[in-house]
Amino acid sequence: DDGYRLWLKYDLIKDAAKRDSYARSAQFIAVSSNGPILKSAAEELQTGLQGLLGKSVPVITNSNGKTGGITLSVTDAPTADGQSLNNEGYQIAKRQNTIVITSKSDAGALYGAFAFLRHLQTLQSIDAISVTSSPKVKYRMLNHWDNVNGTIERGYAGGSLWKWYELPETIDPRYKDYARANASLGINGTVVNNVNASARFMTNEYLQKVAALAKVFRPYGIRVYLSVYWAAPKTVGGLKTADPLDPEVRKWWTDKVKEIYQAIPDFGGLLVKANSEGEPGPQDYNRTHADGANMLAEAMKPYDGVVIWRAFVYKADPKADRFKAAYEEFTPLDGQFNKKVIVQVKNGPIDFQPREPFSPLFGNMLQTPLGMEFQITQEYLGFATHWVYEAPLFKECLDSDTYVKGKGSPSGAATVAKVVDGSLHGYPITAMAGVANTGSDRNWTGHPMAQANWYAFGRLAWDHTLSAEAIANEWVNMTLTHEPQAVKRITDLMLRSRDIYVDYNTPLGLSRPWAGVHFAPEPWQSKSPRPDWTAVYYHRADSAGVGFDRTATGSNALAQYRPEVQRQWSNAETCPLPYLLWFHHVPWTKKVSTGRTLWDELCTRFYTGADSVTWMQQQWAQVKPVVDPEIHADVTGRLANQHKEALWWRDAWVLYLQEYAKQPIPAPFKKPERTLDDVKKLVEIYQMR
Ligand code: BDP
Repeated sequence: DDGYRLWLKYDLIKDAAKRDSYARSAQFIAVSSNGPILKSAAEELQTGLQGLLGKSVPVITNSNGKTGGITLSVTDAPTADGQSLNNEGYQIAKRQNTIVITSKSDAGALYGAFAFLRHLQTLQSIDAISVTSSPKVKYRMLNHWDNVNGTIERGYAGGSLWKWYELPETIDPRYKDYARANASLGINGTVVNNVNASARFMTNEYLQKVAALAKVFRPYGIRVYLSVYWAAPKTVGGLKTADPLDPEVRKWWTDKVKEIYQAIPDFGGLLVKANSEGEPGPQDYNRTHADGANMLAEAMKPYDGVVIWRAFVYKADPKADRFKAAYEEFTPLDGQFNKKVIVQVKNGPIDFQPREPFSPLFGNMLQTPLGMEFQITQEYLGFATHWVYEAPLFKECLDSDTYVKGKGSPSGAATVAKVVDGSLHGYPITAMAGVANTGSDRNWTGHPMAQANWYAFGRLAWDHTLSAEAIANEWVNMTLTHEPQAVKRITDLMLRSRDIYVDYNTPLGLSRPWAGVHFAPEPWQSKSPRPDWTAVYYHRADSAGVGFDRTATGSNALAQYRPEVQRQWSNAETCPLPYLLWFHHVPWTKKVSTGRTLWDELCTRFYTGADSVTWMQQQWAQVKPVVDPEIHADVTGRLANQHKEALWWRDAWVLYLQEYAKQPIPAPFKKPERTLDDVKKLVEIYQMR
């Protein structure tokens, strides 16, 4: 198994009795109309049933009262049991010996078809099947950081899936499989190009290429979006300015958007990274993010599309705390955005670190729809050699309580998820985006287990109330094995993997120990064009202790949170350990809540974290008999690599911090055999060209 089929394997169900029982309810697929999306739904059911049951199931237009099959019913009528569905939701129920998949739209039928197949793939009984599900968020999308030249910014699974030089004439069959995989999760949008965008995507030549992709994705309910290079009116439009209030610039965008919709009538919208990390933006003309976003929204007015404006901004100010930047720039603009605008916020205040507190913007933009941006690709999570299941990271943020409803509101009433899904502030439009981890590698994601992160993102974008465990269990059953012991073992391994990574990488709230390469440990790195691009800026290790004081005695970033949140984190004695050094500069010899000194606790984390990779290897070895040999061998190799690199992380950190802490490595841990210079050299070699 080369992993190409992802979780849509549809291998024959081994248990013949189970197969027969499913087959009795799957004698036909009835679809009354043949719209393209319904056609995809029927085709997928047919493919899935053929594989799972080993028999070909006919697609018919009318069941004529026959029972024993599957009917896709798209209707405006209320569901039989009165449960409400939104436009893309579905209900699966058994009625008079027929499985009826009811929805209001063709897309709902497609999602219902995939959900039904998932039921079979996870070997659940369908005798009394009754599932009602509607997506909680409207725009569920992948963001591809793919470039014109076929490279992917922060991609670790080969090159781009999009073959720009072949498009629009040549259509890689893989585009359809990409769409199927996304549709199976309910993902309904894809931004095909990098946020550090090339203006080329605004040329007619490239719009035709994008239109060809859109044509493949359309029957799967997926709309395409484009990232925008702010200065495009200058670079490709020949204008002298990109000032959003300049009439010529406004006209240029209005015409451009019209041209886009001519090529792609169901175009989803524009994603913008502006005045961030050197990208141009409206501030170059003394205009605000709102001026910029609203200008584009005006251009989009005649069409059913949105403007997604990223809040990932921070200025090169040596005195500033980068943590506070997005909040400071965006909260004053609350209420000023056009109603077609969504502000897309990264889950944490810094930048996709292995563990961050939730961004304080969530809970403080009551009048502006805030979309969530997660990073699926493992830029800071060990690229494609470390096995990190990300659902716990996503959930940790989504389930965090912002306390935006104020004092006395029951706990859990104002979680980040409820901000994002619009239920808290009544946002009219809602969005969740994941920076994709897909690439041209045969198995799509490089690390075979990273497929689970794509899967988990999609499932959570649909329904953020699902648990990380339930999603892992589902994915393992669909992708790797049904053997109960192994399912449990792999699920446990997945659930612990992120904490293990954090333990050897950035325990107790240490953050951003990297320089240019976001892979290798460089906590000592102190030279860069900007202070906030050094590592020492973030951990602030000195002879007194380590950590970033963000309380009132420090940068006071904590003041950006509601008082209830501040109370949890502002006292170093009671601040939960995972966030301790995010908010406090803690003395080396200070006792933390485990009873150890800070230094001892840090060492314990680095050592047990790295040792736990051995545990992962052992667990994985145990499942060998029931997992495909090719996939098993691949992951075995990567785990060996991960162990080596975890030791590298451990040694780099403890040897570096020891220079300040001046403490011995606590027993029972053995002092690293190599020196700090040795580990520094490893990084130099890593960075050599
Ligand atoms: C950072 C990445 C950089 C992205 C940036 C962003 O290192 O490549 O362009 O995020 O999100 O984490 O814009």
